Amino acid sequence: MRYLTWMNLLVLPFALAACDNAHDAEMPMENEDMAMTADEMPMNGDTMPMTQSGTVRAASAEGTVAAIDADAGTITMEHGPVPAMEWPAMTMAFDASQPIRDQVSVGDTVTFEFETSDKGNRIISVSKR
Ligand SMILES: [Cu+2]
Repeated sequence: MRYLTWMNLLVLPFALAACDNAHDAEMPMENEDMAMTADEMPMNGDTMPMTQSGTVRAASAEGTVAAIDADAGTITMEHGPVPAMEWPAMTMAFDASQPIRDQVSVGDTVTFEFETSDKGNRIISVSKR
C-alpha cells in the first residue's frame, strides 16, 4: 500500500483547509468559511500558484456500492470516514466514468480513490475488497 501512503502525504496540506466544500449540498454554509480558511493557510500564499477554485484534492476511502446510475454517470457510495478530507461517514454520489462503473456492482465492498474540486467529486480508481 505504498501508493496510498504517498497519497495521504500528498493531500495532508490541503486537508488542513477543512475541505467540507465538496459537501455543500448538505452543508451550504461551509463555502464562505472554507474560502477564508484557504486564504489564511500559510502553504497557499506565494508558494502555491493554484487558486482555490482550481484546487484538486485526492484521497482514498472504503465503502459499499449503494447504487450505480449510468444516465447520471455516478456511483453512490456508503463510504467510511475520510480523515484526509475531514469527511464523516456518509452516503453520497460520486461522478464515475463508464470504465469505473463497469468494475463494480451494487453491494460490492470497495476501496476507491477520488478527486475533489469545485467541479465535484470523481472516482478515479476502484478495487473490490
Ligand atoms: Cu461524503
